[in-house]
Amino acid sequence: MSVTSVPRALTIAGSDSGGGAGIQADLKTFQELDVYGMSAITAVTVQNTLGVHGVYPLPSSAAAEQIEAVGSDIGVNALKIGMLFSPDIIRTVAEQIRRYDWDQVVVDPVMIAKGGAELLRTEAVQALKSELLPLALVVTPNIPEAEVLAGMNIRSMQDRREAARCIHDLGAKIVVIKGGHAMDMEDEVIDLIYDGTMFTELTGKWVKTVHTHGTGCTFSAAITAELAKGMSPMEAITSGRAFIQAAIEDGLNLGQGHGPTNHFAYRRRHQEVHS
Ligand code: PXL
Repeated sequence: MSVTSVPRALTIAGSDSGGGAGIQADLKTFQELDVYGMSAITAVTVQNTLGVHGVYPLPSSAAAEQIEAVGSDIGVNALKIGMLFSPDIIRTVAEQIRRYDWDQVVVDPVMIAKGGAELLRTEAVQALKSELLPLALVVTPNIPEAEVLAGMNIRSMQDRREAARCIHDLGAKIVVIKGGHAMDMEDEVIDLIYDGTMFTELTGKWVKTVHTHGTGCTFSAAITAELAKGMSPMEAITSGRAFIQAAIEDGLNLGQGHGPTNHFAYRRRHQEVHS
């Protein structure tokens, strides 16, 4: 592969000093999947495995200028959106995506951290729905996020399908409702995918672990990397699912609280198979 054809992905998200979520998880995941990673940082969080100890949002102009810097020069094959925090940042990011006409956009609708820290202001939910979801090729809510976006409670698989339809109606082309927060889970996690026509269920083994910090970021980053390389959305989602499954199963056991997933795991397993 010539140097100029390397697939390139951009993450527009918050920084996690602990390295398990946010920009750090995204860039590690891009790298592991052979994709050149770039970032536009929207906020700096002070974090370790014990929780979020501070949130410092950047001015929306900082996000706009970072996106412009890479968009006008290096180019972007696919991008993902994580923590955006304020309505102002959401509007600015949406404006830049429209301006560059980027269509391989993965939106992870990050709202709150595991310990309850607010990563998206309540008043920003409306902007996320009206400005950003119409630009999304893939949106990856967990169940609590899907409840907020769809405006309904989710208890059953039937509820999940209804919520997926509502979120699709907001303009996202492919909706992936992740099953990791389901209440009725036994030993399987079911992710539900809806493309406006068909429902598909991806089933994975439930892993009993506290080290799940940054799972959503890592999953959506893996999907973005695969899209950047030219996979179809369904292929990218399936591959992203395998990446996060390996990352959760082979935990690193770091820190005293909710530790990160293992971003090396997927590549190392593949190397073992091929060596
Ligand atoms: O996983 C959601 C998330 C996204 N982005 C940042 C985070 C977190 C969770 O803590 O810190 C920066």
